[in-house]
Amino acid sequence: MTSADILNACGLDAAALDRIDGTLTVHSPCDGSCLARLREHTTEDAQRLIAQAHEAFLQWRQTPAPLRGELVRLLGEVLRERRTALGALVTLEAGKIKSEGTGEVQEMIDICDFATGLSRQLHGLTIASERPGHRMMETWHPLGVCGVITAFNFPVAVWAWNAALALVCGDSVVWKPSEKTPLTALAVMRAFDEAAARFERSHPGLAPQGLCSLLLGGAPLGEMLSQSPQVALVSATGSVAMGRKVAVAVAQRLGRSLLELGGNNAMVVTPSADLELALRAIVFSAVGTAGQRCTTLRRLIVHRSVADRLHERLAQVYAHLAIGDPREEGKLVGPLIDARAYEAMQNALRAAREQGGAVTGGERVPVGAAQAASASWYVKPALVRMPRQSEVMHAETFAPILYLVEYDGIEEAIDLNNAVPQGLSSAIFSNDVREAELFMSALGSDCGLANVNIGTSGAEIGGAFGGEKETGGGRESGSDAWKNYMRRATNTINYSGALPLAQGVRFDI
Ligand code: UN1
Repeated sequence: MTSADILNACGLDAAALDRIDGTLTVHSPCDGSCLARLREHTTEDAQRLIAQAHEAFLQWRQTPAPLRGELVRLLGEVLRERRTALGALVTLEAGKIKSEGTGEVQEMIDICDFATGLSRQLHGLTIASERPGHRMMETWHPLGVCGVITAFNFPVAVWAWNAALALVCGDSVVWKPSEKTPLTALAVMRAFDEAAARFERSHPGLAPQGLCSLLLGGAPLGEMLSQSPQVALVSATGSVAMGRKVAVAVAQRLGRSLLELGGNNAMVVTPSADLELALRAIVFSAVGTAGQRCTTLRRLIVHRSVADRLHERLAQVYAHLAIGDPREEGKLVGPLIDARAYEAMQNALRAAREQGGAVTGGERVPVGAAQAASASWYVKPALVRMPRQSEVMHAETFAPILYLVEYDGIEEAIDLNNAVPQGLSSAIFSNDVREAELFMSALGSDCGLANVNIGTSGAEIGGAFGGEKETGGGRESGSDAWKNYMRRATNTINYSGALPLAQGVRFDI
């Protein structure tokens, strides 16, 4: 399939995406080819779309939640029909291998299913009142406009985590995707428009115009979302630097933010670990998506007694990784997103060497004919044996670099796991129940995700997803993350004929 075929299969008109006056140029990381030149939204456009989303919210909140769930069910239906095409577009625009491209669309479908069920379960509590003839309860109400800022590495799934929940919760959604991946965002909007058209046929007039909209362009649009008092919640996924700006701007107006920022994830490999199982988990977590997931495994904390053996096995596997064009079958490692990502990787490797690290890999790999090879950024994943967990290991470099350090005691391993500023994902490989339980306990990993005998990446949608410290503290996706998208009212109802006051206060008039 050509790029134009993929775009057309996603409901986009390839020819119309190449505008002479377009200032947002989209390149495929697979071969550097230009996919489109798009018109960017202005801040005036953003203002108009936010106002329209607010109007849409005022209407949408009146639609009963299970009917809102029906719209999301239809979105899941359309996504099922376009799974292969949309997956191929994720591959083309973000450089993920095919299976990860369709896997990301599957993640969207899964959250739509989850949200559809949730639309009948937006439960509040009933609470015992201290006063006779009184009842207390909690009611969850729609919140408002939800601004969603997403990164290039999960160009479609992260919108879906937010939008599917926001929609069933009665909110409208304004999405600012990464400037690097606007085409997948446009394709997702087409899928949403199709779902809305089907919904309109069965439920005329219930889904308002402007319920979901898109802002294409750079940081000023994200700033608009953060600063606008009409945006009740800003859910932002990306770098710590970006999240800090969003957090400050939203806090300034006392709005709500949900942050899912950097990870610097570690795995502890203990003496009792099943090393062959660990090996598979390590390789998928460290080199999958070319190391460009927020959940990517970056630090391996290995017990001294097994470190040499594991390092040797890893080096063997790393030597034979299938690196190449992700559009081809059988590839495991696709390209980095751009030249800046490559430079950041080289800088980190230089720093690692200066700090005493022994580096293997990290070199650029030419893929395709000369022109494509010079315009794309494929690398050999790097394996770095470090004498200790030094400075370079405290930063997240969005590239396939796996640092390995040794430990002697389990407490030391946990301290190393927790010693970085980020707190997203973590894992332990152990067949010793005491070590595994300690790792998951209050004295263990300080991350939002703490896994046993699986890797750090590839979380399912059913759990709450997010992390602590510089990761931002937000939780998205499953469990009770939906509560972020609603406001809670506590209701106290008096069904007696008297007016007793709480805390025994007397106030006789
Ligand atoms: C991200 O990289 O921003 O757990 C999200 C995972 C995916 C989500 C990653 N389900 O790796």
